[in-house]
Amino acid sequence: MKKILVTGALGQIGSELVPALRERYGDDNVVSSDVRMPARGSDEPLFEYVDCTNLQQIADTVARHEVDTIYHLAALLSAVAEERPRMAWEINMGGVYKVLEVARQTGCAVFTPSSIGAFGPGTPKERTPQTTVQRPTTMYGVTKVAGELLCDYYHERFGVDARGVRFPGIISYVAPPGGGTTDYAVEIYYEALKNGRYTCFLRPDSRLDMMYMPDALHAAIGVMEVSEERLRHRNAFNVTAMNFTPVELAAEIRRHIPGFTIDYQVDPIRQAIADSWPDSLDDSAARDEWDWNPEFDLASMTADMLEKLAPRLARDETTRDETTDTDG
Ligand code: AKB
Repeated sequence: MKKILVTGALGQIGSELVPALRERYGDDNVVSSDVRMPARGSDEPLFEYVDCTNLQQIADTVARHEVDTIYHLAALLSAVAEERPRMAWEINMGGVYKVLEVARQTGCAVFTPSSIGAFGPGTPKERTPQTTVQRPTTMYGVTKVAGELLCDYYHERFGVDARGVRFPGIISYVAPPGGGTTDYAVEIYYEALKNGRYTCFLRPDSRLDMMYMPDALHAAIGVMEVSEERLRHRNAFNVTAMNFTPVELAAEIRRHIPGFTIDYQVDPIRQAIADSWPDSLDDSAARDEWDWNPEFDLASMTADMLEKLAPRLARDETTRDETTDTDG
């Protein structure tokens, strides 16, 4: 039976990966951790404060709960990392290094998400191969490539079972992403439902790979469950489910909300990051080696996203009104 520690558990992926892991392996077998505390009133059953740059804290938590697998999600995303490159280096690099060190000492397996950000302007843009040029021009990308290499090194040198995928932009309705370049593809759904319009910070023709959260969860769990003998790459697998531009996404939303409008106010920093990333990944290695097969495309994701998000926003609105009434 697995005993899992998730770092960065209160972020966009962790907020949904923890419940998915608990459903699969049991509530008592998944410890969530973060440097923030869970919201007051949350029914979080097993939480630890863990700063992933503190090796002793990770090691103590692993020992206390007899952890054998670490999902290491704590990291700064691309746009924030460009604003705070030193902090990004410390958290993204320091975190992965310390988690791998604890894994070496304790025999844990490790999942680390890399990203399309691990590629750069010199990478082939279309059907970007699994193994290709990786010369990113962002601090986020530098930490992602270095993290991929460090995972490979810890496996080759010390036998740590370090696996991972290169995630594209991830779209979900539970927790918002914090400070990424692909965040527009989440914000747009919220704004479409709330206001019927959205001002996009990327150019209309910016094509990027994307994935709906249920597929991202399958990827994170699937790559860790496949038997070792099938893996030729093990780590940093390209995975994608779709690619689209803001214009195409807006057109799909308009099929559900006919009056929806989009305009553009380009943020030069995030645009430069997006321009340096691939348009579409070739994920055939993941498909061959561990049967990666995403379920959602742009049409089915948009239908599901709008259906699930609408009642959540309505609930938030009601709660806000009630709070205002009480305070008033
Ligand atoms: C970001 O935009 O920084 C992330 C990513 C693609 O890694 N969503």
